[in-house]
Amino acid sequence: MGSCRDMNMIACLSLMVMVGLVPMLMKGATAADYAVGDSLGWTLPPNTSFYSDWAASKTFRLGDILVFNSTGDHTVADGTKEEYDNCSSSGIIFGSPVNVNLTTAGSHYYFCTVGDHCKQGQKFTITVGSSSTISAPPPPPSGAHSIVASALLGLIISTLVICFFTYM
Ligand SMILES: [Cu+2]
Repeated sequence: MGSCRDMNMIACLSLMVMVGLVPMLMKGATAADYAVGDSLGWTLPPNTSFYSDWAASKTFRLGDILVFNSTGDHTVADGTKEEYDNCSSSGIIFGSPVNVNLTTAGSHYYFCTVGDHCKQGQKFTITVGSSSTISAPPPPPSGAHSIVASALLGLIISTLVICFFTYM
């Protein structure tokens, strides 16, 4: 029957998919751009925890860039914790859209200073990892590589075994 040929074809296709995955996994180790709020952009959120939830789902490192996309009247204040809690800034304010480079480690507080936008939840805080996390190779990508490698090896071995028994 043609089952061995089919299995080889599946193995070949899987190999191509995995080869394509490796550069994507390696890209995770370099500086990243984060569109704040993803497709919503930087605007009035649907609920007060929207931007906090967004920020909590990400890991920020030195060299990463926050991309604030907005079409309406919004600002980006880079303030202290107290300013963030009170929704009032005396510090650095950018007009949005703006790209903010994460050049210092530690906590950062961002909010909009227009109207009551901040009180409505247009605010979030992030913690940027120290420089040691960027100089040392981050463990998740290398772990993912070995998973891919063992999956690939397993696939090749099982294909050979299946082909062997198909012929016997
Ligand atoms: Cu705003």
